[in-house]
Amino acid sequence: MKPALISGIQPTGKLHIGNYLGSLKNFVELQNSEKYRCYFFIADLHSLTEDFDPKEKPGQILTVALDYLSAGIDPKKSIVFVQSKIPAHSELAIILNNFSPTGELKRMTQFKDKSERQAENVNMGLFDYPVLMASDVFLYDAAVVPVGEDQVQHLELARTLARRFNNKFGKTFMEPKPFLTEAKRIMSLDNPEKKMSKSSPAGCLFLDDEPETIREKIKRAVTDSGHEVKCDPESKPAISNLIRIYAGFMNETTEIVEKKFKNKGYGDFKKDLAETIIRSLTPFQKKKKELIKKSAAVKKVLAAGNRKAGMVAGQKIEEVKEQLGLSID
Ligand code: AQP
Repeated sequence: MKPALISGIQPTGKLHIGNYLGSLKNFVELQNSEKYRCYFFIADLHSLTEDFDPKEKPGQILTVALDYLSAGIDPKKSIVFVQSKIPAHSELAIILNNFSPTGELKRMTQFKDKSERQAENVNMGLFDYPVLMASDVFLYDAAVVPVGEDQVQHLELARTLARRFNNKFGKTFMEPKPFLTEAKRIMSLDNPEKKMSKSSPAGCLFLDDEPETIREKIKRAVTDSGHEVKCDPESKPAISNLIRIYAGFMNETTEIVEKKFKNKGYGDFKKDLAETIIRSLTPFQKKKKELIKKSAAVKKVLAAGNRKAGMVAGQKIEEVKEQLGLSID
């Protein structure tokens, strides 16, 4: 049997090119490689860790589904589902909490960053995020998890947790490995020291942005002093970020991009970058406009995916309970 692969995206707002280059584009390539049994889910339980409006949530969930399908996730090849529809995710997280030292969770960078960002709402869900994420992965015996760099620390914690659990109760969980793209960390367009993040929309370039908006945002994106199109994250973090974006969309290395713009300045490079992004996103945007009109069909895809994922996860949670002595006839 092919190894399983799983990943998810939170329905917290419009997806940006960081989500795309760091994960979604990779999801499609991995799916099409036909090397894996692929599961892609909408991480709606994870999305409750920050303030939200329940009225907006259904639209946000549907938007991630549309984004998946528009980017090329094919329900004939991959199982697409909604996390909250599979009770085993929450059940396993509650179980795994007992084997997750709070000291390890306190060290998580995302917890520390988000605790600062939402100081008035530092909740248990935020603290426990990595345990729920480990559950998401363990339920499907996933060997590979395509994610951006920000999630690598959580996967390391999941591997430790799997080892600890297996040593104590017998082999139950796989130790998942992250799968990173070259564009594993796209930075904000207005601050190259900060990750591009849905919750800081000012520095985002969204997948739905119109060509004129893309041109404008790239034109306004901060650059470094000098004029050379050179990838040097230490001394030229802003232009390095733009080079990585260009390389990501063109499937080229940053060295090739540097060569291409060797005798050109930032202005020429930015113009070409904007047109490259527009061209690359056109098929996605076109497909999304078509799919928006077919939301009933998209919901059917999710319902079918929920059924399939539910069966796999349901079996696994029973196996876990048995290992723990929680099953009596
Ligand atoms: N800037 C980024 N560069 C590369 N990859 C990124 N990812 C997120 N931002 C970047 C990857 O996208 C996937 C989905 O992310 P998510 O929605 O689950 O949550 P996130 O990592 O918290 O993304 P955001 O945009 O920063 O959302 P908010 O602001 O809601 O927290 C993940 O694989 C992630 O690594």
